[in-house]
Amino acid sequence: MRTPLTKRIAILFLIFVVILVCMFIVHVYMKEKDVSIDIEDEAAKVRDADEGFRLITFEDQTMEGFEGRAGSETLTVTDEENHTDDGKYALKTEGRTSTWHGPSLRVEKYVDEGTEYRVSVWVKLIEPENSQIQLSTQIGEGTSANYVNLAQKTISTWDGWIQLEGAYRYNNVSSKYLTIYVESSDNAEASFYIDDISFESTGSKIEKIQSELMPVKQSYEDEFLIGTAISSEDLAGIRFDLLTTHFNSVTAGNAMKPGELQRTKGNFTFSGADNLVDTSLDAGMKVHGHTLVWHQQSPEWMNTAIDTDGNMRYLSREEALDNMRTHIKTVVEHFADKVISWDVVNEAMSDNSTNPSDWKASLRKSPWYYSVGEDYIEQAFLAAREVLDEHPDWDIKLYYNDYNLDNQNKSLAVYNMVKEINENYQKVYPEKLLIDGIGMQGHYTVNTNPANVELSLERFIDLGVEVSISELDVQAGSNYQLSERQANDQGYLYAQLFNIFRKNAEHISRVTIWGMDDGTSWRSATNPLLFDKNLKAKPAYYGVINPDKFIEEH
Ligand code: 9MR
Repeated sequence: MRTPLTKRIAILFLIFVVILVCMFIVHVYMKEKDVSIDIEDEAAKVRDADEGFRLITFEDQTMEGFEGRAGSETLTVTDEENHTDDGKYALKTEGRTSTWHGPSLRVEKYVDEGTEYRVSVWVKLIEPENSQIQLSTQIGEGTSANYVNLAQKTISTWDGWIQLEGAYRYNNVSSKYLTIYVESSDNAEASFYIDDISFESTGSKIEKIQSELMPVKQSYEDEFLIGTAISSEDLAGIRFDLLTTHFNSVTAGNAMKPGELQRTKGNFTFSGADNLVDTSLDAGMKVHGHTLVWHQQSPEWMNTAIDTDGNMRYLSREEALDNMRTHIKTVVEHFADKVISWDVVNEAMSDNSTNPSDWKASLRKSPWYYSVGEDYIEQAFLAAREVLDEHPDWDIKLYYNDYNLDNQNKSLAVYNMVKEINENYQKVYPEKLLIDGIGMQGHYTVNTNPANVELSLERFIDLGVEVSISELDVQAGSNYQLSERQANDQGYLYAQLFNIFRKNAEHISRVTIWGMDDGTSWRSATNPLLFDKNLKAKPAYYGVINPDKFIEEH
């Protein structure tokens, strides 16, 4: 039987209404879903801003903010290799020509001051067969920046993908320039892929330093200055609090080196160093100048040139001496008596002085040695002395600075060199010293024998020069780990060393510890300093402020 027409129309109408209602429900549901996706996106962005980011995978085939540190490296997103689950792409870096070259990412927009971040990157080496690869962070821009290694491994091409992972607490973000980057400290040309980079808050944040501690400088106020190495990172916030609480003198970790002050001939860049110096002076601290003549962090043009056929050659003695003298005169006059002393020459002695009585034969074969000759050290001191003689009102001491001087052969070679140079000078100026002081850097390990440090110290004092301990740190533990036992052993050596320094305080003008905390040290993997990465005093601090008590209790 057929349905009457009116009934059929009514059914169709009903179906139409049901469809409309369904469409409306779906529409409302989708709209709500959209909104919730938006809300989630917003929340993710907010979370990113506070807590870093989870992963960069290059799957969108862009470099996601990575760029070459030098700009001359070639960075390509490629599908030749991949580490991401279900992904296809990685970032390839090739065409490096210096150890510091590599892919770098700005991270300041993710950083909340005082918070610690865990950084991870996966790396696959392309060539050579083996290379050291490291993950680092740069804090600040320009000559007074700080560079800290967060993780390092020596890897092979057949290792496949390797993870580098470390952590850093950004206690001063005022520079607005923070990067993470991958480099190779032992191979200027190594090429590699990176993938799956993450940068996440560990949830640990600090807002102040321990205020109840005895300032280190106070423990030695009647004996010698207590210094530390600084970068621009140390000039604000809680790092500045730590600096001004415990130290009364500073050395620029990098900012006053030749490569920073005169990277290209005749173009002096003083602003970064000036800022360090002026801020330190305003805070009542003394400044030591480091360094005028060195074989590292020194621009190649100072003592070498490239021939027309593309070969490197050493400059003539006259050309190189002229560069050296101009640099010394300009820099010493620029800082004038804002500094109390200068490392005029740094690290001129080789590590293996088999015959220390022949100090000339023991010299490091550096570009200055080859271009000027074996009297380049004397020439550098003469140039600096000449500037000081023109300014008799300045009281600035001229230092020779070196490491491993607890090694008796090396210290004897340095002793013989300083003795001969000063004796030569006294033939003309009987009452005067050309070299006023010797800086014993003191990059030690827990196994350093303090008796050797004392022997060398006494030997230098016998020369009639003043001595400074100029770059003290004591490596302990490894891989950013330090057991209680190792921390106490380290404290014990610091205590023994400071007892020796105290005993000889009459001849020591300054003891400078090379950095404040393990987190920012050039040797952060081996925990060498007085404060840990949370700026908390370690046993090393207690060993320093009261050596006798520490030794008695341990
Ligand atoms: O502390 C400095 C570090 O940031 C640099 O990367 C390094 C590069 O050479 O130089 C460090 O300081 C050195 C100092 O100038 C001379 N003696 C050895 C120090 C540690 O390498």
